[in-house]
Amino acid sequence: DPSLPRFRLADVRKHGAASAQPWVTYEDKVYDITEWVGAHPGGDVILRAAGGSIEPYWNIFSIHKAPHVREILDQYLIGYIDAADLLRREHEAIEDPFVADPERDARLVTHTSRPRNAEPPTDELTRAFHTPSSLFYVRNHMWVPVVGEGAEGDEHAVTVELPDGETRRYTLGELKARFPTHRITAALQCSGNRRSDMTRQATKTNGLQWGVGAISNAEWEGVRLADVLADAGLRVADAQAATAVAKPPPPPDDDDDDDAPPPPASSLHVQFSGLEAYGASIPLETALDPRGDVLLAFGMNGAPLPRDHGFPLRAIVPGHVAARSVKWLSKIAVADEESSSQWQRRDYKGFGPNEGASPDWDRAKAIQEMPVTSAITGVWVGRGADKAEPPATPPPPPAEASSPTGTNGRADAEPVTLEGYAYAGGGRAIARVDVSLDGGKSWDQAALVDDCAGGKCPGNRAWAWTRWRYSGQLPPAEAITTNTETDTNAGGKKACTTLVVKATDDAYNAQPETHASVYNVRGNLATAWHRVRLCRLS
Ligand code: MTE
Ligand code: MO
Repeated sequence: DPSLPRFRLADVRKHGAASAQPWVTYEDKVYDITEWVGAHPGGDVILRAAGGSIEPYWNIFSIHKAPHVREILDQYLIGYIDAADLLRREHEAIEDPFVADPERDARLVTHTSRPRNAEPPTDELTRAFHTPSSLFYVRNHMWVPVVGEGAEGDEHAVTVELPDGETRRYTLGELKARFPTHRITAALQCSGNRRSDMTRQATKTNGLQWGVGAISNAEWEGVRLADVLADAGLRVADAQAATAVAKPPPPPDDDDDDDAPPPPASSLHVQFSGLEAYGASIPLETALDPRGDVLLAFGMNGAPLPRDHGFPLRAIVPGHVAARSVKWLSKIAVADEESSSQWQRRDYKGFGPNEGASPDWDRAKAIQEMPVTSAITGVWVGRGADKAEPPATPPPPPAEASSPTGTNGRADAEPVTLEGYAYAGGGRAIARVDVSLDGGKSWDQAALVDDCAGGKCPGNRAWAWTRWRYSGQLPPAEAITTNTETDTNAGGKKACTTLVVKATDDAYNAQPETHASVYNVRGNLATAWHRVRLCRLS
């Protein structure tokens, strides 16, 4: 519309985040986003762009690069950038939203640095039962919000909103003072863990190509979400409706049948919002499960939460996909629908292998409890491999299935030691870990490491991962001739075999054999048998 006014960038800058009428630019257009701020799914994080261009943010959060988002923005068009400024603005830089991100441990394997996504190196992943906080995998969708350091964290407040719209605000200091503290040991796992396996063994998946390390295990300390909701005044009727799943409906001629029936259990949700606009939800039923151990956590491995992991306050929903354990928690709302965030509705779902590149997001259920999975994190070959302790210098990470390991020595009847983790969601314990050294033709069982012996793992259910260890003999070379390949580099022959692990939980859930059978375009829940190709010179 050429009749619309032209604005100088100096004018646009006056409409920054503090202004009553925030503006943004996109390409050569100027928009007044005052009306949009309240309706923006990511909350007022959009104000970061106010007074300047929204483009750099959309480059980071590429979900916006969709026609329907442009249509929303176009409703707010008020004019164009003055030609005198159009060229100059190409060089305009935004304040780097990641500038205040914390320093990270150099050993972490980084997939993206802005935002930061990183996993522990495979050979360190299961070295300790409690993953050191500095090595715990990091999954950030945006920058790390800045909250006052140390004790200032206690001034951080979280708002609790009930279905009737009532709100109650708690500072972290109040939460610590007023509610009993609970500790649990729980693994967190991203639904994208092992996605690169699915990509390799099935076909292309969209998302971060995690190895086996988008999972870590820690001790968490916090207050129970259920206690806080009760204190905030959540009505008992809501709570009953949420927990009385199996209760049969009252007989039709019941006396009080003119009372409105309580909402079904599945109809109420606890929506969590983080300071940087991330959000997700869990069913209220999950939050109120007296054995569910859902925490508002402020401690990790005996220290305050590190900034990357949600300082000063995060949700911990053990046994559930880590996407629900919202970091930098600022708001908790009990409502009659799931969080409207893209992470609840357009991400973290699973699909059938038939659904291809454009699955039906609305129809699929959000991932909550996690299925069973396992992985090999270390392989030692040769004499000494069966010693109780792994050698000081472990072989290269086995995630690269083709990387040769222990190429010294003869190929027949060599000792091999494997170690790794197994994990089942929903608090289900690991019942058994099966190992095959010949690609799944024959099986043996791994020893489960008794890390939780003597009550060392606080929590009502089995929320932690289970480390396992297995020592055996590699199949003699003759047995694996079908897998023998010519190694052109070494000029000799390589005897190769495929090491396999699969776990079974105490409900007898087991891992699928192939990724193809659970393929989905997002590469979520890549829980097929974990296979590591092992080659030796013969
Ligand atoms: N919470 C906020 N506020 N922002 C995020 O980006 N990422 C989620 C979840 N909570 C996220 C968040 C996802 S997808 C995962 S896997 C876990 O945090 C990762 O937690 P970690 O970084 O402590 O390992
Ligand atoms: Mo995740």
